[in-house]
Amino acid sequence: MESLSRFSHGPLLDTTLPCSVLSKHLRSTFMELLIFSTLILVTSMEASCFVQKRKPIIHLLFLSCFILIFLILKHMLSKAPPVYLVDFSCLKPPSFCRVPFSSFIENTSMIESYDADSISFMAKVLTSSGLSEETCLPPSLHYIPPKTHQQESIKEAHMLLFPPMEDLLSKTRLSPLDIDFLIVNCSGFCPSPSLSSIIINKYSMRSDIKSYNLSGMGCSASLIGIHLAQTLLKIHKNSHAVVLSTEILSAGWYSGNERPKLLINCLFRMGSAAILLSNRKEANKSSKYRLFRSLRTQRAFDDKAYLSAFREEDSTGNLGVTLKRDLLQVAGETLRSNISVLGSSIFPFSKKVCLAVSILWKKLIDKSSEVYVPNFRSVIHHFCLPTSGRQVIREIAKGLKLGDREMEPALMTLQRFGNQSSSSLWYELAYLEAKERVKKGDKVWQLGMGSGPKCNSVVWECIRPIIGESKRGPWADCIARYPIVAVDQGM
Ligand SMILES: *[C@@H]1O[C@H](CO)[C@@H](O)[C@H](O)[C@H]1NC(C)=O
Ligand SMILES: *[C@@H]1O[C@H](CO)[C@@H](O)[C@H](O)[C@H]1NC(C)=O
Ligand SMILES: *[C@@H]1O[C@H](CO)[C@@H](O)[C@H](O)[C@H]1NC(C)=O
Ligand SMILES: *[C@@H]1O[C@H](CO)[C@@H](O)[C@H](O)[C@H]1NC(C)=O
Ligand SMILES: *[C@@H]1O[C@H](CO)[C@@H](O)[C@H](O)[C@H]1NC(C)=O
Ligand SMILES: CC(=O)N[C@H]1CO[C@H](CO)[C@@H](O)[C@@H]1O
Repeated sequence: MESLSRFSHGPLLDTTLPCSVLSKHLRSTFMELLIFSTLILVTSMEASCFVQKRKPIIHLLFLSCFILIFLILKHMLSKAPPVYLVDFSCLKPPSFCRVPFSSFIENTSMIESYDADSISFMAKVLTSSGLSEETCLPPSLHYIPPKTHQQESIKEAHMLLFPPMEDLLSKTRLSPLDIDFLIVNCSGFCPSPSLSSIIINKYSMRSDIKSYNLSGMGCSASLIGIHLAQTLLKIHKNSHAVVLSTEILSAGWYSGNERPKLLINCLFRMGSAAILLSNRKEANKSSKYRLFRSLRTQRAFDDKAYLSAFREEDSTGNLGVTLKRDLLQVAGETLRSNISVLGSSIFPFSKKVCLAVSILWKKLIDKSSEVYVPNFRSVIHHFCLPTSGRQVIREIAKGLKLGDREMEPALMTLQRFGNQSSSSLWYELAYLEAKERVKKGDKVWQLGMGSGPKCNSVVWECIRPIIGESKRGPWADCIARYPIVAVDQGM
């Protein structure tokens, strides 16, 4: 476990980042500046010509210049129609699926495939992980030994995907026939017919619905789904897209004795979320959020990173996901480099200029100088961090210079629901809403990190007051108890 807390964090901004990547994001800012200054120049020259009473042909020349620049400017500043997050629903796992520690340990010690060392290892991970005794595992994993057949996994998929989907449809008064795109996100389970076909079959959706099933993409998947939906909505006007995000745990259960693979059994818990995105005009009245920015980055080109979380057979042929010691260091590197890119795209103009100047300064003049780090808290009001363990959340928050309040949604989600893979970030957003912290105009940053490794960010801007969420949603019966300050011990 100590390996998990060795999360390296250096300077927040990775200045070794290829200049091209950063400059791409800063270039548009400078283009805007350039065009504005040309515009001012042309206007003032025209004014001076007017004062000096030059020939009309010169006026005409200036006027056409003026119109041309105005058109370029208008074209550059016109953006694609906004994408709205109308609403989302998270599954409230049924209480009969609860996993008290004692029962988990007792049941696993009755499974023949585990030796005594593995049992005590799992017991240790469980008690130090930051999970409470209220987290849930699907029914198939309550059997001794757990049932991990295809049939069970499909039953689990029904149990996970239908309730949030139904809740979403009733909340938004949407008919299944109105959905134009369906994206189902689940990393570990890939049945045929696909999960998206299961949904289409259940709700008898349209024959021309475009469906996508993403799999094997790890914990940051639901943000990949959002990004895919955003790309689709850019092209197709007047459409609704639904993203379903979950993890089927019975497909990922490990029954061997290799420790790096046993972690998965202890940390991952039930959860699923359904999200409705839209670019219809009327959506701007009813929606909760507008998509402000999304950013995806990858490190799979790097061998060490690529191998840091890997699904493979162990020496005795049991399939499981190995979480390597490098995982956290890799996550740190991925995060840092990508945050400088995100930073360069979300900060206001003045901060961007400071950032660019300080990076250039470091590159060209004084190599030892510190890079100016804008404070994320000045532009983003709420943070949904990855729920990968108590210590990791702390380290990520430290790297981003965030405080206890910013870590709270991640810590409390981990405590109440466990690591739910890609859907965790939606439980965190639901937590913020249940606490009525998100106000109109606030920006929320969802940061997903997962195997691959990938680091995906989505920034939402709240566009209407959100009230009454404490009475529905996954936190309905327990929000008053939170935040709980847990006794701190290890990860
Ligand atoms: C342990 O096994 C019993 C009997 O099968 C079952 O009722 C219970 O839900 C199991 N608990 C866990 C946490 O798996
Ligand atoms: C689906 O889920 C997997 C794993 O949870 C994730 O890696 C993938 O990115 C997700 N895809 C989408 C579209 O959300
Ligand atoms: C919704 O869009 C209309 C037309 O584009 C605009 O006038 C209105 O202000 C928008 N409403 C909100 C709440 O953004
Ligand atoms: C994200 O981080 C990786 C690792 O440093 C980097 O190579 C990649 O270019 C970054 N992504 C973007 C969009 O800059
Ligand atoms: C779940 O745990 C794994 C392993 O610690 C981690 O890589 C992943 O980011 C976590 N998932 C989420 C959604 O935080
Ligand atoms: C609707 C859809 O995209 N289905 C695909 C999901 O993935 C499976 C295999 O992974 C494909 O066979 C399906 O066509």
